[in-house]
Amino acid sequence: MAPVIVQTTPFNDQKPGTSGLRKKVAVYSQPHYVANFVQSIFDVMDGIRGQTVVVGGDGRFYNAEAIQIIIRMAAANGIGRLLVGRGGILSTPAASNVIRKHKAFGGIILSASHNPGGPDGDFGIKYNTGNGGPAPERITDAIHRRTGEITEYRTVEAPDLDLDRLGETRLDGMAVEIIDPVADYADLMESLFDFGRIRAMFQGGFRMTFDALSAVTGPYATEILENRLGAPAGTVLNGTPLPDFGGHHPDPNPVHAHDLVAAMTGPNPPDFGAASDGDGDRNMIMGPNLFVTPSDSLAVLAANAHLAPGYSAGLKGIARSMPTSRAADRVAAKLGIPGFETPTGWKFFGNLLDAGMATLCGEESAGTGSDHVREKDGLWAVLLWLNVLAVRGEPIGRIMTGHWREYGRDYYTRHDYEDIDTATADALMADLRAALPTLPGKAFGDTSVEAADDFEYRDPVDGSVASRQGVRVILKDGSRVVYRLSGTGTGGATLRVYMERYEADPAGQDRDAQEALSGLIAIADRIAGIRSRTGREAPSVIT
Ligand code: VG1
Ligand code: CO
Repeated sequence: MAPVIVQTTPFNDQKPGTSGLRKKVAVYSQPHYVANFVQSIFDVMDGIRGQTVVVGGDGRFYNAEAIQIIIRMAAANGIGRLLVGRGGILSTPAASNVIRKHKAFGGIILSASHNPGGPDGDFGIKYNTGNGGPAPERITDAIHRRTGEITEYRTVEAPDLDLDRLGETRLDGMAVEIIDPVADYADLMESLFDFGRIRAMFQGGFRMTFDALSAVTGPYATEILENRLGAPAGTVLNGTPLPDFGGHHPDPNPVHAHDLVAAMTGPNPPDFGAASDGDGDRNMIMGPNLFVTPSDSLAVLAANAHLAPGYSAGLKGIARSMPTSRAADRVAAKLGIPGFETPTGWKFFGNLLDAGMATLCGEESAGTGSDHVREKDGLWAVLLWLNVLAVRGEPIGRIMTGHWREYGRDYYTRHDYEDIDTATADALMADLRAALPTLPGKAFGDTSVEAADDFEYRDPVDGSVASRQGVRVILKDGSRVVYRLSGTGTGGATLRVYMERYEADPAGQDRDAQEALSGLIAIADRIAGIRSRTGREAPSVIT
């Protein structure tokens, strides 16, 4: 089987966004589209020849086709050993773990994560480096440059590989091993958390619901929660991964995880509820009639992580993305450890984790994780919560209230305006940026703007700089509004507006977040002219 060289021409739209290259399935299924991008990865990653590479995805529509293309190309490009999740499945955190555990050179993860799947939905490809984390911008930029120059790619002529049979085969000099996608990951979780204690809690009648949204976490959650921890069968809802996610929108938020919300707000709700997204790296946490904002979840987990065996030595530092609320900073201050503020996207946490500067990381978008892998990790967050609940023996509602009484509460909300006209969104952001120097001192009702800027991050490890990461407006009382455009969408633009206000007074800590933030929400609209410019009366999604 000699390698075949295929002539091709560049596509002009292969620029990775916040997390990989995400496009509609119709775009991805054009001839050569996957191949051009994958060859660009191989071309740019010097030293990948002869090495181990990991491939797997969230099982969405087009996963199976793309994997076969990548397997043939890997053989033709001289990859030494390819580790493939059985059935083409690997959750994002599980892929990160496999890369680390097997000391792979890197991995290719097939997913559009929280974006909808199916023939009319989205597909995506992301490259992760040997630390198990998403490639940093200097690499994604290089891959993008390469996609603009490519003239040929290499593949071999070979039939599709059977991905359902575990074990090793060879393809043109390359070893291909089909691995169990769940086992290594479940073992890692067992090494971090007190499974005995969590099992005893379930035996004592503790009830939970986990909604896998018919995406990749089903097999992981069933193995860990039901098989290893003894939660009753049926604890995992929508547990079979389906190519179209069974019509579910695989974004775990109160709007899309409606089965979970119904279970947690109906009569006799379980003690704990959780959901994950398409590729298993996000988590949504609920208690009976209670939604825990991801920002609060990060803060509570940081304050309690020492209760889990994997973190009993304490944390080295806590990192959060800029739009994430400052609740975690208060915990870091109290613990006397550093707190870091990074741009949106998990790739910015990699250096801090590798350098041992941070142990826990989190994003307001339902991403939480630690130095156990280099991706955010949905089930990990659920298990850390379970470990905390098992040790503290208190209902989750009381843990939340107790946290606010001790640290104060950061009321928080994110308003998303999805699928707005790109030109309108760009103009809104450009005008906001232009207005930055005039904002300080400007009055809004009985408050005024204290400071305003466009967030720029200088990586403390390698000194790289990421600018234009979101407009921040801070008011006199410390309240904050952040505006940025999404980098993961595939249709039009999505404007994200993040708002938060700190409440130190216990008497004011138990209000509804939308109501407690109504004044700030109105100011955010006045500063940017959201309603008048977009013509939208309300956000598409509120979290
Ligand atoms: C969104 C979130 C960001 C997250 C990213 C990938 O990006 O805001 O926090 O890291 O999705 O998550 P953006 O650019 O659309 O705001 V996942 O679970 O889709 O990989
Ligand atoms: Co995801």
